[in-house]
Amino acid sequence: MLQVLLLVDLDNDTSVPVFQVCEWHSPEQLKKLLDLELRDGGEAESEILQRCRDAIRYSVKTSHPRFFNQLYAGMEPYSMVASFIAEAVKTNLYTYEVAPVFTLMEDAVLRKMIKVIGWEEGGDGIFNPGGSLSNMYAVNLARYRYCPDFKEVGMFSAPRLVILTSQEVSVVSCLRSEFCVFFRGRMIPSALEEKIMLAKSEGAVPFMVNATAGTTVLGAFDPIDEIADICEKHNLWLHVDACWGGAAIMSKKHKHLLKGIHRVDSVAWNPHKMLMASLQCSAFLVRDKTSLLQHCHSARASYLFQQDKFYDVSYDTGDKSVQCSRKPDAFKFWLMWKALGSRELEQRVDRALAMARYLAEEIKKREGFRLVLEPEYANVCFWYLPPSMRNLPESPELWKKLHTVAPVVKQRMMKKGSMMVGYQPLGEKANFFRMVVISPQVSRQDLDFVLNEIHNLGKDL
Ligand code: ABU
Repeated sequence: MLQVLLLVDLDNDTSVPVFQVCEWHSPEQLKKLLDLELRDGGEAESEILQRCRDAIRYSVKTSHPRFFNQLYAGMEPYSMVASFIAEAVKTNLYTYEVAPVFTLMEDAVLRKMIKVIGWEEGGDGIFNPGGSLSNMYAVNLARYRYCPDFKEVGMFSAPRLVILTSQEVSVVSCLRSEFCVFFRGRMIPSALEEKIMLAKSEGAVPFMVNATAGTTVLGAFDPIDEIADICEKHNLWLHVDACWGGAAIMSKKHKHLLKGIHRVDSVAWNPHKMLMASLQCSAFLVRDKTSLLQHCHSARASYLFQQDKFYDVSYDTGDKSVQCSRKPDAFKFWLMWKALGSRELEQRVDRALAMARYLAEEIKKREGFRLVLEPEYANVCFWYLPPSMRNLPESPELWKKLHTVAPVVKQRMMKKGSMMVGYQPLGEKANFFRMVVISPQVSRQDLDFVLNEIHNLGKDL
């Protein structure tokens, strides 16, 4: 729906080609184009309308079928309608008295997600602004379980606490590289156990393992079942960052990627990624049934959470959160799930992964393209070698040259506005492209276009 709106808007403005993903300007140029200064007097409505047109015009069209830059893309119309409604009714999800509808909807969505994860006994959860926050909640709860008087006595009474994770985590980085254990982007369970023993031998206290289901760059899945065995043995909290890969659980064909997730203590899952809910829509889910979330974060603000209210105050969910103000993001997922049903969500996941597989096979067929590794999920990572580099022997010099290719191709695609594809280095690996296939609006032709366009933009390098 928004896509149509955007295209119509641009269509009326003949200076902008209809199908550009972005209209690139440097920050200095854009500041001038937008006239950002706020003045004493207000502007006329016609000028304000132009401001709105400009805001759309110069924004990146992330719902364009050739936007592949991030772990979100495309437009889910029902979710967008929910966003509009949530903004229009303008409420705050801390108490039932100001957000009765959204409080119940959040509860319903969380229950359904918990059921899908397979926590038979139920659990708890909260929507919050982004996966990093969800991961922080997990750390808080794991630490609180280990040390329930943490809020009173503070950190100084605690031993040296250790969290173990793989090096390919999203934005949470390893504090000490020797506690990072991974292979092909996946955690190696035997190495994990060695590191737990290492930490203990140094007098530190491992209390939590963070596994990842769908790493940001490679889309790798840690072996949750095997990691759960180790966590049970050592009594460690197991959190899974499934912000990106959690959607695979909706698919009978692909849920094996998350095998064992019903055994973990907590999960971060962002429906705004693969499932295309409007930004932001990010859930933290916990298997605990003892109100750990509430006990850990409660500040008992007496002006919000009066215990002598006339209704059941267990519906005042805001005291579980580190935030005060909180948007009713669950509604954006609830409405689309209601409209589409679980079956359609499943089909979307299956389709996205089938398209990613198509792209990987195309890459293998084409001269000058090389996969970084076989994709496990919807991330397709590859290098493009321009003709001038194709016959060079594999050497550090070649990799050094190759490292410069993706940034130039990226600059050219953005200045042309033809598409957006991300690139990054990874450890010692030279810059490579990362295609992320999500939206059902993406066709095989769009994927062919990407490969042709990369060649066209980079063949002279
Ligand atoms: N939360 C990490 C998302 C980064 C990306 O969209 O690539």
